[in-house]
Amino acid sequence: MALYLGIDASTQGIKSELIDTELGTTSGGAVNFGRDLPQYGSPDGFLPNPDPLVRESDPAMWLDALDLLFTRLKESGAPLSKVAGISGSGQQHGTVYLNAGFSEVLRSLDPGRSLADQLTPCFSRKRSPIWMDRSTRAECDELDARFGERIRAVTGSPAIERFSGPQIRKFAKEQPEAYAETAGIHLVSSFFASVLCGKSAAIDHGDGAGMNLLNLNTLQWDRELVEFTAPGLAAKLPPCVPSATKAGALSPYFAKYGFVPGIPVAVWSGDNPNSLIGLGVSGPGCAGLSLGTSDTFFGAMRTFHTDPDGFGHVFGNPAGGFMSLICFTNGSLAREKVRTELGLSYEEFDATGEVSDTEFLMLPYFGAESTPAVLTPVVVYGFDPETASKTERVRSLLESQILSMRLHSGWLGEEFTRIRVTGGASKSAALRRIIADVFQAPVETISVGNSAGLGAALRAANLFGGEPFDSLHAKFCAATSVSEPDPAKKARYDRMLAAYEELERASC
Ligand code: XUL
Repeated sequence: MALYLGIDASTQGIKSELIDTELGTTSGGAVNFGRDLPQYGSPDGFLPNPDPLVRESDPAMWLDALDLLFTRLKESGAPLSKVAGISGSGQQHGTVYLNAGFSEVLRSLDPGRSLADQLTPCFSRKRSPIWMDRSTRAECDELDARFGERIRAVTGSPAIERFSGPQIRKFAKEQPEAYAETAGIHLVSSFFASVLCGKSAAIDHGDGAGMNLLNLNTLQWDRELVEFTAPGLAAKLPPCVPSATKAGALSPYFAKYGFVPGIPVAVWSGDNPNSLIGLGVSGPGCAGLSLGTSDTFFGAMRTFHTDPDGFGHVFGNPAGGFMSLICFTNGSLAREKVRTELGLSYEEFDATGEVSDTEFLMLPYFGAESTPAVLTPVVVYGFDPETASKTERVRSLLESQILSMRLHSGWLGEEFTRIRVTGGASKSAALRRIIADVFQAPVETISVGNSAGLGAALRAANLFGGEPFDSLHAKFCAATSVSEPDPAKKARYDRMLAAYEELERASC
C-alpha cells in the first residue's frame, strides 16, 4: 500500500483526497465552513462586510476546519497511519499575518488543545484578505505609477487587486502598528504547510507567482518590488522554492489522528497549479477549465510570455516551467443568479442550455469581474431580456461566458487539442457541449471532482514515491466522458466571437 494525502483548502471549505498509488484508488473527506463551523458567521467562507470590495476570512476557522477534517477521516476509519507523504492546495492570493510567537507555538503544539486555540494569539491581523477582495485599487495604482510595465514583464501579471503584494501594501499603510508586529506573512498554502510541519514553510513558485512579488526570470523575490510594497517586507517573507520541494516533517501534534509523525510534507501550492496536475493537463496543448465559484482557464506554457491586455497571469507549473491562468470571477455566481432569476431548477437550467439558435450575447458582471477588469457590477444585454425566452437567456449567458474565455485566452497562441473540465458546473452536459463547440476541441471530464486535492496528492506521490506524473496521470486522470466538437458550429461561434468582442469593447 502506498498512500499519499492531498488537502485542498478552498474558499468554502477543506477537502481531502487520499490516493493509493498501487491500487489506483482515491477516497475523499470534506468540511464546509458554512455548514460545519457556523460559529464563524461565514456561510460562503468569508465574513460579511459593508464594503462589497472587502472579502476577508477568519484564519482560525481554517484551523478548526483542519482539525475537524482529520477528526472525520479518523472516525471514518481512513488508514492515516499508512500515509507516506502529504501535500496540499490553497485558495490563491490570500494572506496570513503572524507575530513573533508563531514559530515557538508551532514548535510545541499541544495535542490536548485545538490548533485554533493555540495559534489564534499568533495572528497579528485577525482577518485574512482572500482572493475575492478587490479593495486595493489605490495600491495597484501606486505600483503601476512606480513600476509601469515592469511588473507584468517580471511577475507575469500587472498589479492586480486580489494579489498579495497590493494587499500587504494596503495593510502596512492602514494598520502600520499591526504590520510592524508582523514577523511573517504566509499565503494560505504556505500557512497550512507550516502548521503541518510545525515550522515556517516555504512558498512554492506556483502560488508565489500570484503575489506581484516574485520575479519569474530569476525565480527569486524581486528586491525592488518587495522594498516598494511595504517596509521591511523582505524579512517577513518565507523563501520561494520549486513545487517539488520537501517543506518538512509532520508535526507530532497530528499523531492524535493516527498519522505517523515525521512523514514528509511537500510544500503546498495554489489551487490552480494543483488542478493543472490533478486534471492531467500539465503538458502543453491541453487546457484545464475549473467551473467553480469563479471560472479559471489554465494550461502549461511552452514559453514564458504575458498577456498584453493584462488580464491573464503566469504562474509556476508544479511539473516544471510555467502555466497560464485566466480568472473569470462571475462563473457560477452569474449562472446561479440567472438560474434563480428565471426560477429554474438545475435540471431545467441544464436542459435550457441545449436549445435555442438565436445569437444573443450578454456581459454577466453581477459582481466585480477580473476578466475584463470591472470593479462596479454591471449586466449588459445585447438583446431585450424582457422579450427573450428563458431558453434564450440561459443560452446567452453560457455562450457569452465561454466566448469570453476563448477571446481572453487568445494571447496564449494555443490551439487546444483537448480541454479538461472540473468544478460543480462541469456536470452540465449542455455547458460541456458549448465549450467543445466554441473552442472546437474535445472536452473531457475525469472521475475525481476535487482536482486541486488530487493534484496535491499526486505531487506528494511524485516527490516522495518517485512515480512520474505520466504514470500517475494514467492511473488517476483517465477521461470518463468526452464531448466532441461539432465542426458545423465553427462558423457560428467565429461570428459570435467577433460580436462578443465588439460588445465587450463598447461596454467595458
Ligand atoms: C486565481 C484566483 C482564484 C482562486 C480561487 O487567480 O483568484 O482562482 O485561486 O480559489
